[in-house]
Amino acid sequence: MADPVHLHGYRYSVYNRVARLALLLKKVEHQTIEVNPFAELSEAYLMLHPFGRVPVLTHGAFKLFETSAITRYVDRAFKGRALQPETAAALARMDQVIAAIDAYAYWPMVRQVASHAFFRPYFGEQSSREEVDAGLEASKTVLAFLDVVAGEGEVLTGRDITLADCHLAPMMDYFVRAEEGKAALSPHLALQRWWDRVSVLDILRVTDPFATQTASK
Ligand SMILES: N[C@@H](CCC(=O)N[C@@H](CS)C(=O)NCC(=O)O)C(=O)O
Repeated sequence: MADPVHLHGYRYSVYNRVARLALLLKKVEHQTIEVNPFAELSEAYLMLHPFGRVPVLTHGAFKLFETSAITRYVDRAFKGRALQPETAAALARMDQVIAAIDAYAYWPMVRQVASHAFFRPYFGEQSSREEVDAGLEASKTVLAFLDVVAGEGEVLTGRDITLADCHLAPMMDYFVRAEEGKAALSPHLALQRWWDRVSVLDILRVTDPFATQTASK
């Protein structure tokens, strides 16, 4: 029998969704275990992730945190369609996109714009206009970079899905739920075209935390 695969994550977490997209694209049978990283975490969970974040993947006795390591592991460890390009240039571009998203997109696009213009108002929590504005300003450079990449045609084509698409899609999904985010994306024509293709994929629909339930935290 194959070793069981478990993904410990929070349903609203973009990083958890990145890992789920890779698992679904590879058609890896897995169970999800709900962990809210913003609540108090058990000692057992902190043994899995000493930094107290999500997600964590376990595959039998093997334990792994850090999303970009998880998705690469999933791609390499399981059969199914390859989620990483073959040429050195395209692979490097994919790696660059993932690193740039972590360093320059997650905080402004998700934790500032999406959190304060969409997520917090949705849950009736206090939000800050200053955070939204600062996030929009800080998102400009990374959106421009991602637009160039989408136009180049190596990755972020929206057709041959790679780990770069998996990494960006959950963040873009939250970003454009804010009207301000949608407006910030639209002048970036190649990136918008990428999003138009990716946003309608089944894997996005089935992992949408707001689609299947009346959301509660
Ligand atoms: N570098 C980590 C980042 C993971 C991360 O920041 N996850 C967020 C949820 S999307 C989290 O756990 N946040 C909890 C916190 O900030 O305390 C990775 O790539 O897995």
